[in-house]
Amino acid sequence: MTDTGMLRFHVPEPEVRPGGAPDFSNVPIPRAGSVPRPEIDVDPREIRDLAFSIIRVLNRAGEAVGPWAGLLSDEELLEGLRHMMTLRAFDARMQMAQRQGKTSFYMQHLGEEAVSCAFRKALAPGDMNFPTYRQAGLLIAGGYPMVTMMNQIYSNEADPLKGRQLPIMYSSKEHGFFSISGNLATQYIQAVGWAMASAISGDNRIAVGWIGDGSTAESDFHAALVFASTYKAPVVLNVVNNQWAISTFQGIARGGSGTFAARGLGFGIPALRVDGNDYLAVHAVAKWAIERARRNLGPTLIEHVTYRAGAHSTSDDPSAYRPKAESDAWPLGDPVIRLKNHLIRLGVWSEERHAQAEAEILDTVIAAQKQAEEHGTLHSGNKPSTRDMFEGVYEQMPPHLRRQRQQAGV
Ligand SMILES: Cc1ncc(C[n+]2csc(CCOP(=O)(O)OP(=O)(O)O)c2C)c(N)n1
Ligand SMILES: [Mg+2]
Repeated sequence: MTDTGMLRFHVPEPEVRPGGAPDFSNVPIPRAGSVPRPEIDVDPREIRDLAFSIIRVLNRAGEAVGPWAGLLSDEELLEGLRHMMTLRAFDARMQMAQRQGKTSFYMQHLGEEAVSCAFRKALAPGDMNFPTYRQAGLLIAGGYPMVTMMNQIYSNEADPLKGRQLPIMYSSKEHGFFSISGNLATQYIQAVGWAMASAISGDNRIAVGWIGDGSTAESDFHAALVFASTYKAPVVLNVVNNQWAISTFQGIARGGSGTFAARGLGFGIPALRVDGNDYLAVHAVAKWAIERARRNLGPTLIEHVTYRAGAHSTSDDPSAYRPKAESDAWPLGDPVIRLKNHLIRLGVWSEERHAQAEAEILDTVIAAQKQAEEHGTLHSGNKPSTRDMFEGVYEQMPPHLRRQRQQAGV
């Protein structure tokens, strides 16, 4: 029968609100190793189902199984574990530093460490990321100095960005980390443009775009897919689906498409979903997509299925909008523990060595923090000069800025 009642529209609701029992029964989790690995030059039409599955390598027993396994040596896996543990320790210290008033703001990666750490190891020198604020693993795994990151967080006299960016909005051309934009999604279309420019100039460096689930609702996301697909730009487009966009659950931005990866299908872009808490799976899928881009086979959309275990930022309290125990109920587990268990299973790691590494890493992070604090924190030490605020954007300063600088007396 036709509904002839009053018109209405639909507002999606999360399965559960604070006080309720966490429920992820609507998230189907395929067995590790069960999703095939297509040839690099596969016709996107043949792999449409990969936009609705989840590529996984590590099983519950900590074994690496299936066609996406076997790319990394024990040494590389141990290094990967160290990177994720370093990022976690770095986050914990900087979170505390914010509570101590040493910086105004911080954003953690808790639960999402595998995504950026593993992806970074699949890139080549010179490739350029267009990240958001939750991919510091790209820097940590790329060997960028923690002290420099902390100087930026503290906006101190050694901050390479001279206090002009919000804390954690790093920038490093040398490390393939484009300046982070606080205006979400603008970086996605920039990544496609950079990739096209790289091709125009006959280069072999590819670009990588990063975006959160919530930010895919921005029109820049869709414009980026139009340009990437039409021009088959050498770019990898990542969507980090950590289930939340501050207090908004992922169902709002996803709408009726079933998955975020499925957004790529209408554009003819190959789209894969990967277990974002599985270091080996993220790395294997990243390699696949990066090779496609490098071989002029065009863009790939990757949805990293993960969970933001911490607060959105130091200005957020998740207990206001989701059950406290939701992160414990997340079916894909913790990326650090899963890789640790795999390495123990391989016989190259142990609980004792893990505890020892944790202590060593904490010492290294604290040493870096001491060094950074010698250059000052938010409320101590020397600051970058006010004059710096006017520099670094225009080659020739426009008259209105010159006037403002004079008014500021610097
Ligand atoms: C254009 C724009 N709109 C809104 C905001 C405010 N804002 C900052 S983070 C955020 C949530 C983004 O969620 P998501 O994209 O899922 O990334 P996540 O924080 O989960 O990593 C919002 C709405 C912004 N910075 N820019
Ligand atoms: Mg999100």
